[in-house]
Amino acid sequence: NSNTSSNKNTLDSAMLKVRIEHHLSHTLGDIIINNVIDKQCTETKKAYWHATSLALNEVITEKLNQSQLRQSQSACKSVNYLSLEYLMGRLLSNNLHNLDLYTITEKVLKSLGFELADLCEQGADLALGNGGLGRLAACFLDSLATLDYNAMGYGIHYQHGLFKQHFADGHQVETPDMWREFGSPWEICRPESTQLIPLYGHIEEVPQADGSTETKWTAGKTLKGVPYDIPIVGYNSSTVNALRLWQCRADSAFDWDKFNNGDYLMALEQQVHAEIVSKVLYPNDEHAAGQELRFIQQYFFCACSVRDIIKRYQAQYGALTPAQSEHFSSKVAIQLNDTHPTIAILELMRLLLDEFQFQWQDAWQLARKVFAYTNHTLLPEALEKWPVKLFERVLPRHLTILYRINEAFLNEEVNAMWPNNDNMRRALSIIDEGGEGNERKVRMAHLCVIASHKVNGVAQVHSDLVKSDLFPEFNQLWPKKLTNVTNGITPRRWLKACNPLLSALLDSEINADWAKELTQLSLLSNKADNADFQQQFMQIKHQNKVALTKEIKALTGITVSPDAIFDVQIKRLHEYKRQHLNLLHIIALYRRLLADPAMEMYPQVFIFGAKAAPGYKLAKDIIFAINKVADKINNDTRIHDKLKVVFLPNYRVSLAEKIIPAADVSEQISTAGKEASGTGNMKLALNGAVTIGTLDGANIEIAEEVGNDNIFICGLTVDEVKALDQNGYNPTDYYHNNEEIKACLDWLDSDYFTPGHAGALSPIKESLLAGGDPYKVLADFQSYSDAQNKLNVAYQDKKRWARMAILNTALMGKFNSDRSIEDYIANIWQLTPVSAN
Ligand code: 26V
Repeated sequence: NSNTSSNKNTLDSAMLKVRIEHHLSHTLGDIIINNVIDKQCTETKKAYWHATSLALNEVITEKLNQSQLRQSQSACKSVNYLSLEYLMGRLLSNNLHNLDLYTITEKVLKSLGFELADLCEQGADLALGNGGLGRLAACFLDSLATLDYNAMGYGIHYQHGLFKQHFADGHQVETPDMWREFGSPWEICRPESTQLIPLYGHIEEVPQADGSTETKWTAGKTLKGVPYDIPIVGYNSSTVNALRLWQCRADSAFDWDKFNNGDYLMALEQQVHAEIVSKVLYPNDEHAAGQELRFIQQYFFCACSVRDIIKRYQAQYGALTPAQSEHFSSKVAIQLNDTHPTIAILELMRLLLDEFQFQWQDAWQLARKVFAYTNHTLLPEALEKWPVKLFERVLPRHLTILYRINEAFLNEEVNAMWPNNDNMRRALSIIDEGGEGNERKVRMAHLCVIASHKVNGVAQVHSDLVKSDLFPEFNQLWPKKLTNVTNGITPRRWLKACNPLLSALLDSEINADWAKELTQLSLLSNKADNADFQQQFMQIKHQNKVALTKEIKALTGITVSPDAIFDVQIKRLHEYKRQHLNLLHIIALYRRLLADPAMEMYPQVFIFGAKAAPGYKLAKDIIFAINKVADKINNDTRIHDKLKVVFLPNYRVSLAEKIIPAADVSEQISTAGKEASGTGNMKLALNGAVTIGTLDGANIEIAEEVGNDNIFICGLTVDEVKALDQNGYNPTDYYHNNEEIKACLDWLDSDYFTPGHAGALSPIKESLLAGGDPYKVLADFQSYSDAQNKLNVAYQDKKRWARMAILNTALMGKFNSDRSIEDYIANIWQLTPVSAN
């Protein structure tokens, strides 16, 4: 399973040791005086982590340079992935694994008195994203480099990533993420690629010699974008690509006049204002932010990235003229990760028209060949709409271009299909006319669909719903434009690196590089009933559970038994993901156990990890409720540890890497039709957890792969949810007709879980009754509870459970993100790989 010879790295342990020690003493300052250092102290470990990263970086940057040279010599097409979010996690262990240098680095550090795994823990997570969308972008970059494609990720160099979370008396408290407080060894600043970005100001119509007029934009302000490149190391490949993150600074740092006049603070004002643009990641997941600052963030990012794409094209192929139009689109693809980078379309059009003297038709044709758009959600509140007034003030020239795109689209394409049909024009227009006191808004998704040659959803059922429910008219107009690319995850981070014990077992069983060829794991199916293999597989699961048990103790003080079922729900906190359905069932179990202490039940630990958007009141109430119910249950000796509830604080990529290898059960219980795909579902199943879930997103495809005997499906289907909505869903019926539901919800009103504070948990009950239970928690409760009972019984049959767990690992090959990338290549990007051999 080792690297093929051409990808082998020429770094032996002697040289590695020299380099680490060099960085310790020369670039980091001499912290080792006469070898008297405390190897247990955090500062020392941090220094060694830093030195190891810098030593590795020499290998990486060399490969990065070679890759760039090779890619430009081959004149291959490249994809530019535009995303406001990248949830990278830690980089050291992954880079070592991908370069096949993990083992020798481990040896070298051992000789220096350190555990590599321990040092890896010193690195900060790069948490430049919220959840699924950002983590998907990170997995895709890994796959693109692994498959030797020429790809550039573009993003924002946020000073503060996603907030850190801790609990105070059960409530979520947010603190700023300081991932770069002392610098980051991975990033390379590229001042030579700085961009100046105009905004605000006014436009005027300037008469031309030929009698026509041209629109001239005089900007009111200029921002400066400085790029930082983070190398993306492919696994066992010759490619290292870059993730280019833009930092915003003031055009001129300083107002000398003000400074000389003694107004020192005001002299710095410009700088402070500009730096705000890349200061912080917006922490809303599935809820569009309406602030001007977010809009400017999006524009700043798009303008820097599009200019950089053109600049790199010109550096390689010379001037960009209308005659080069075809050529440009044969060399450049731009993928929009949701609508957040939509302004890139307008910025490319503006540059072509105003700076490169393109005619409208040439510019528009080029844009339509270059752009493609991925939709990641159907939730109405997450669909971005920006006020026309805001556009007009910040980007007046872009707005005129947007109007022209809309005019041409409505008058030509819509009118050809539906002549003189005002309803269709209204439905498809990029502008939502508002009316009745509502302001006019720009529908970003419409602009994306109109300007892209392909639009994809992220799992089959989601893509079907994009066609039938979100954009049915667009689908009629362009039947081939809407398509599906089912998400995937990188098996490097999500199995090889995070689960070394299972990886070693797979290495010994599978005679192929399964971390690349994940479908090879299906060979394990033959051993699913083999007693010896079952024993080895479940022994590893047990060891991983022991490790998580220690982590749980360290983080929360709670003692859990590694022999219990580890039932895991880890994802952003949102009503549609239904952590409160899980909670309601836990309360029901607790109640059953109190009523009948001898009740037959295999001990089960419910483990949660989730951050709530800081402004999402009910999500925070649900976190509080889970914590309070956990307190009560974990300290109630009457139930003899049959039930435990753990909420791990500060859920993030690096914590996921510890939880996932130890999970027995994967909770994927979103309301059918609401979770576009999910990717945690894939990670957990790959590591041998059995899913309890609804027929939603990629769960459906997971069920197809593992078969119905190896998954616990529950709840309403998409069609049943629709039918319920059409016939009028009444949650109070379930409350009155199901004695257990009623008792559990009423319990929340008492002060049982919050002594002295009756009503503290009532908001949850209210949302499910008076609030109308928009996500059908009560409708799905009984079905979920029944599935949980079956699962608990199934676990007690050790052989049956081992078989299920093994088959889940064996049959996840489809969800390799390499497969997703090959789908994008074949259907959307049309790239060819370039490798050294
Ligand atoms: C995010 C944000 C973040 C900042 C403020 C504004 C805003 C508005 C909307 C969104 C939507 C994020 C959508 C998203 O994360 N979707 C998830 O994408 C995953 C990858 O495709 C998928 O697996 C999840 O099911 C889907 O929820």
